[in-house]
Amino acid sequence: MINYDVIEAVALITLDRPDALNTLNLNMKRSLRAAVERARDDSAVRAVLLTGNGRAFCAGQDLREHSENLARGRGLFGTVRNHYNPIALALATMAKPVIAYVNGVAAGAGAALAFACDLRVGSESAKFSMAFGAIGLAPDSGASWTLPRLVGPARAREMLLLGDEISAEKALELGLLTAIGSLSEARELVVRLAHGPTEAYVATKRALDFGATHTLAETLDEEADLQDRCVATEDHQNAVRAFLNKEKQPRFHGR
Ligand code: T3D
Repeated sequence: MINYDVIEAVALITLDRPDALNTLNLNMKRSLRAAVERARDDSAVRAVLLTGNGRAFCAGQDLREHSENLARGRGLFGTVRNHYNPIALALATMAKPVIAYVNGVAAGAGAALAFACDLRVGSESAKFSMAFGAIGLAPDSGASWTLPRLVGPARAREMLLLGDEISAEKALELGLLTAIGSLSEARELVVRLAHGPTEAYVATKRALDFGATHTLAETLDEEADLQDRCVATEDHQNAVRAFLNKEKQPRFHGR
């Protein structure tokens, strides 16, 4: 249901339930959480690529399973708190870069998981559907937090209230997608990040997250602390030495 491979320091996590549009049933959610946490905790992994097998990235909650739960009186509350929230948080707070390759439709919580990643690359057939309202639900999996930060509050409101599908081209225009391309192009981008200055990326992500909720003065202090840590890295010191000696930039080792 979830495939997990590590190649060239990239953890490739693939939602693999193509006949069901990679919808998230209980097993999928448990395995996806385990895979994301494994990538997070593995120091050999320096970047993560999340994608789906088949024609969908992820159509969100498996509504067949959901309907069975509703019929049994096991409704809404547990699923979001116990399953979606930890996955969204693990993706959004991952210290290393996380890229979603949106290979097809991303709906509901499926779209929200893509929004929790650092960057999104889409196929020509990628589309985003904020499907929550159409079935009488509000956004979850962090969409009400991530989407306004990605496209601005007015666009996020429009997308979440109207629920109209956003095509790959429109998503590119809105900045939801970094590029439209193939899976191998997305992999090239992730490998580039996996071979980059990992500690500097950790600090960059930390600074962006910190700056989103703190004052300029506080953020300046935080940046100074983070820069001290970057200055101490072997990657920084080797890169400066190579630059000044007019040598080819050395490989970054992530330390
Ligand atoms: O506590 C909780 O669990 C709440 C948590 C909620 C989190 C959420 O994610 S809420 C949002 C859930 N997702 C949706 O509402 C999406 C529903 N699906 C669609 O809107 C469309 O199917 C898509 C836009 C995703 C794709 O459209 P299209 O035209 O490409 O395909 P289709 O023909 O609509 O669907 C193909 C099949 O997949 C179809 O089944 P069939 O007729 O071939 O047997 C369809 O029913 C099934 N399918 C699609 N999405 C889901 C699904 N089956 C179960 N759950 C789905 N989410």
